[in-house]
Parts: sequence; C-alpha cells; structure tokens
Amino acid sequence: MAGPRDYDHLFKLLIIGDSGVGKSSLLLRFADNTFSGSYITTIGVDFKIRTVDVNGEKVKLQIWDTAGQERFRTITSTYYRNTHGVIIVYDVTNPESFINVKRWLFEISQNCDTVTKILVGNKSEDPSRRKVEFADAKRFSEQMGICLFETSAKENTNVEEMFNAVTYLVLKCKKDNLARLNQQQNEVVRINKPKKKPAVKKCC
Ligand SMILES: Nc1nc2c(ncn2[C@@H]2O[C@H](COP(=O)(O)OP(=O)(O)OP(=O)(O)O)[C@@H](O)[C@H]2O)c(=O)[nH]1
Ligand SMILES: [Mg+2]
Repeated sequence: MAGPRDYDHLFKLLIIGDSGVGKSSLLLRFADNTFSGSYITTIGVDFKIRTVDVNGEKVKLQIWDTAGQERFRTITSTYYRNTHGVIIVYDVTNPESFINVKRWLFEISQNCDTVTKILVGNKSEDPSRRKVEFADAKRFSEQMGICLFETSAKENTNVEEMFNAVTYLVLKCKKDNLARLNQQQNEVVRINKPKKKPAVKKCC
C-alpha cells in the first residue's frame, strides 16, 4: 500500500536551450550543489528530483534536463508533455545562444498550451567574457512577458533564487486556476439553484 505523501505539490520542470549553455550544470548545482568544469554533453534527457519549501508547503520538483544538440531535437520535444514550468537558458558569453531563445520559445508554443516560463542567462560571473548585456536581455524578456535571471552555476550565483522563482510562479498559477474553477462552480450552482417559492400569504 502506498504510504503518506511526502509533498503537497508535484511539479515537472523542463530545462531547454542551446548546447553548452550550462543546463546540466544548473541542475547539478541545484540538486547536488556540485559543479564540474569539464563538458559532458547530455544525450537525450536526464532528470533529478528536489523538494523545496514554498511558504510552508512542500513542493517536489521533477526537473528534466534536455540535450541542446540539434540531433536530439525530435526526442526532447516529446518531454514537453505535462510540464508545469520551462526554464530557457542562454549563455551570456555566447550571443548566438541568446538569439536562439526565440527558436526555443517557438518550440514551447508548438508543444504547450499554457506553461510558466523563465529566461536564464548563465555564465554571468566573468564581466570580461560577457557578450549579452543584461539591459538587452531584460528588454527582450519584458517584451515576451517572462521573468529574467542571470546565474552562474560555476560560482553558485542566483541558482537557488531562479529555481525558487519558477517554483513560486508554477504554484501561483496552480492556485489561481483552482480559485477560478471554484468561482465558476459557485456561479453554476447559483444559476441552477431553484428560486425560493414566495411564501403563500394566508387569507385574512
Ligand atoms: N564559466 C562558466 N562555465 C559554466 C557555467 N555553467 C556551465 N559551465 C560550463 O559550460 C560547459 C557546458 O555545460 P553543460 O552544463 O554541460 O551545458 P549543457 O547546456 O547541459 O549542454 P548540452 O548537454 O550539450 O545541451 C561545461 O564545461 C561547464 O563546466 C558557468 O556558470 N560559468
Ligand atoms: Mg547537458
């Protein structure tokens, strides 16, 4: 028999973006608090689990790390199913990876109806290597209506904050949808409720 649940909510997150931007490194930093300078490209997909606390509620995150390489594109697109949140990563030292964010957003729109999105500029620790300015990325993210974070998996900057933010947004989306549903049900009940018959006045 299944035991009691060790969480209040279970969410699936997906990390996408060009090859080499640091998707696996962000996940490794968040789930295991480790970092490796050597590059082992992801084959297909991989996932890790971490449970976080959001205002006293336990949220279990199943985080899927996809391969950025073009040759895996057809496999990874199947992983969008039942996804609550998508983390789109670019590398602030690689302008092409930022330009390609539009392509990734298009892929999301092709595979998801509504999903929480967050944009992440990784490898932000070295100003001398930066090629994508924060202000430009911010302007773009505002146009798209997406939150922007700059992170460094290497130096563990903003990684926890970014995952917490996407978790919070997904949870808020779930609660807003539930509240909307409840309100709609109440309205249906009110419409269907038979009107009270007026009390028949007795004759004098
Ligand atoms: N300087 C710096 N290097 C990083 C950072 N994050 C990742 N890297 C390095 O960038 C390279 C690629 O990182 P990965 O995490 O494997 O990239 P990926 O996006 O998972 O790549 P694919 O699996 O091929 O799609 C590795 O050599 C990492 O060590 C960072 O924050 N700063
Ligand atoms: Mg990877």
